[in-house]
Amino acid sequence: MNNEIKRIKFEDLGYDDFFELKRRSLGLTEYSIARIITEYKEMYRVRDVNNEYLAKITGKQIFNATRREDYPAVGDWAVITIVDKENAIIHGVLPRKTMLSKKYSNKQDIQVIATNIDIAFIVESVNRDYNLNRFERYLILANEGKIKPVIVLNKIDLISEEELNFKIKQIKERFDNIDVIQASTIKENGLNELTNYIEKGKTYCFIGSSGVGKSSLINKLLGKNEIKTQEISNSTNKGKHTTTTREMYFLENGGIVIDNPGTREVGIANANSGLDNIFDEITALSKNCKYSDCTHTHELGCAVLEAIKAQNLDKDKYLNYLKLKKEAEYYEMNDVEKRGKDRKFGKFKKKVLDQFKKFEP
Ligand SMILES: Nc1nc2c(ncn2[C@@H]2O[C@H](COP(=O)(O)OP(=O)(O)OP(=O)(O)O)[C@@H](O)[C@H]2O)c(=O)[nH]1
Ligand SMILES: [Mg+2]
Ligand SMILES: [Zn+2]
Repeated sequence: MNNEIKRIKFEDLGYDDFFELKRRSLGLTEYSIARIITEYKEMYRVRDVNNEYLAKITGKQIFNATRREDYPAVGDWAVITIVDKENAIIHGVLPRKTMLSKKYSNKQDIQVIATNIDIAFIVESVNRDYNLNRFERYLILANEGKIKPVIVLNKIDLISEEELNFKIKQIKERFDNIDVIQASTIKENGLNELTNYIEKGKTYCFIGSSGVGKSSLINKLLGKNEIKTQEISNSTNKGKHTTTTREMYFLENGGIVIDNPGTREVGIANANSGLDNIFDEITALSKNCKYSDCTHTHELGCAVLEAIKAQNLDKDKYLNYLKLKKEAEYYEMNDVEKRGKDRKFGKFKKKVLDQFKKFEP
């Protein structure tokens, strides 16, 4: 046969000591392992050093999956039995290094976006639907998942330099310690910068709304149009999702990237750690509040409210903080608590807004 097979190693798929130690300590060395590269309805595509297999979960999993998040997700290292050249059975997944997940507002379950990710590229396009508050939501998700976030501001070919500079300044003011890549797949801006983040054997995830150019960016990294992207004529059609499955791609330079369908809704799954990290300015201020359980909405001696009054804290950032905090608390409640809270939330919002009227010049 003339077909030369490129030899790959498990390391090339992102495997390392972390997973090997887990595998050994769980006594799973007699099983094969493979990485989950695509997720279909109740089916997966997995890859090992020799092949790709279509894989199903067995009824009897090694680890009992009870919650949605316990099930295999793209990025996981699956413990498998190979059936034949094309099929495998998944018995379970090895413990995860990192997990990117979100909540739906109307469901209890969290949805796993991808696992074992090193960097999440948060893509937003500069033209329509641009929204700083949305960045904040994604940044919190990344933080909760212990994943480094990098902002990719795409389609910069569509705005003037002045407008771009203004947007960059806004982002820098709001998120002072997050890297921002200015990109255009049309003018090929930012692609080298993007490539500079990508290392062999590390895994990257592209997230953001539909139509912002996630698949287009990955195609550029692949150096060919492997992934279907939205037709130009459709690019104003907001409802259309071009990418419908999460899928992993392997770059020439050894990097591993995951493309995602556009996110409709970015619910915050966990109240505290992620929020406090992204709103570190507010967290720091709150240490000086008079009351340790200060809600920063009406209390006397609240350092956060004082900072806003003195114009040392951005009011939009503060309002988004309150909104996300409420949202996160809401997710953590059970249904009975929620019903009561729904009634109270209207009142709460009014109270906060009334409070603000006092600050208006
Ligand atoms: N002007 C301009 N258009 C771009 C750029 N990048 C992508 N596009 C266009 O934007 C549209 C959407 O791109 P996609 O890559 O399909 O977007 P996506 O984020 O993968 O969308 P979903 O798969 O639906 O989540 C396509 O028509 C692309 O050609 C860019 O830098 N500039
Ligand atoms: Mg896409
Ligand atoms: Zn306070």
